[in-house]
Amino acid sequence: MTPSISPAFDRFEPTREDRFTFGLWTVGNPGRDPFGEAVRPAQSAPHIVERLAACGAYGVNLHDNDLVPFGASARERDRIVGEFKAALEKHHLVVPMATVNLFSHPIFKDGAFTANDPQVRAFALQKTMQAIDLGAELGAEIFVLWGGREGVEADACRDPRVAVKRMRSALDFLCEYVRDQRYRMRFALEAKPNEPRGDIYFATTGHMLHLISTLAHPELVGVNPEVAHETMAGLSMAHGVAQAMEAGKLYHIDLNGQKIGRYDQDLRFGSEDLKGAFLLVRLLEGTAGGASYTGPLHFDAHAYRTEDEDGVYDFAKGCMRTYKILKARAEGFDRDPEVRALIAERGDAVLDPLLERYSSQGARTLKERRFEVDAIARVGLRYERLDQLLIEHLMGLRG
Ligand code: GCO
Ligand code: MN
Ligand code: MN
Repeated sequence: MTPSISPAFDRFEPTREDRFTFGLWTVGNPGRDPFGEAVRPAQSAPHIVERLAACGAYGVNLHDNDLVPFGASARERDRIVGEFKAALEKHHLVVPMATVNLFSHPIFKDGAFTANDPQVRAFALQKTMQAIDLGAELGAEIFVLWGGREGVEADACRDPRVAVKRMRSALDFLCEYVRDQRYRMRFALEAKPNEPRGDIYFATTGHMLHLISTLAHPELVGVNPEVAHETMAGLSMAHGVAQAMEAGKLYHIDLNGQKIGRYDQDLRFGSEDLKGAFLLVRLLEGTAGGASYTGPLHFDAHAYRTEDEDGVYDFAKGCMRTYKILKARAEGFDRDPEVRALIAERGDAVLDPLLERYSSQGARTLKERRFEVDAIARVGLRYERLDQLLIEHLMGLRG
């Protein structure tokens, strides 16, 4: 008989210090999909807060309409927000991030900030300002913008360059609004290649990073990369995240699981592509060196349609535990003397002053340098061994 691990002594049990967050829409997802109805009853926002806190989460995020229904009166809004705040206080949960739903209502069928109808673009800005106010009231310092409907099927409907300009001017407008209100809030842009639109503008984190560099207030805008979205585009999540970190632009992150070439699955973190998840956690935690990510660790995922409410919280626990287990595995990997020797042997950290900084003299010296090209090319790099060590750490055989 295998003795079960006592939760009290299980170091992988999540705690508030781990900074794990979930969206109201993630654990609250009732399992509706394009082919079938909801499989679970709706949970109220205060109930979600209570259950997340019991699981060891740190915070909860929301779209405006996850909490306040579209078109609610001011009185209704204040009552709902008041009850939510009371639950947050009672269960010691925070709201690190807020966002806006610019995709559910039919008015957004042609997009929001990039829609052709100027009335739709104006309404989208109005709705976003109200969602920013709500986020600020709840203490959120990150505001995510995911342009789910900012895209096309009939591409001839607008010049895609016009879409870029419209998106830029909406972002510039919103940055000015946040400055004007003196909110302590920064934006995090989330890319996705497609779904629900045939093609969504700014398909990847890389596209977003460039757009940010063209804004009037780039210091207020970063990115929110999502595992599922980069994977759908066939890209390496870790590379996109690394580029964002290196640029000081990783303001938020959406962790989940995804098989390549599928619809947006939003699966439990680490349940697909475990190696990719390991490399991502290793990067975020800085176990190989370099700065680590210190923002909230948000799971934008939902439970399988097979689950009832308890299954949803098994799912939530699973996301958090897998993250912590991967963190421990990554630490073990980067502590392993054989791993360190293999990386050092390949000169990963060796600097050649000639390559560090351009000078005319340096360029002349480099042009005259003689290289033993065949000898250099003959060296085996032992990356097979390095990668196998990674796999063995991942499978718990070392460390
Ligand atoms: C999706 C997205 C959303 C966003 C959310 C926050 O594919 O549906 O990932 O879940 O993250 O709308 O803006
Ligand atoms: Mn998604
Ligand atoms: Mn997301």
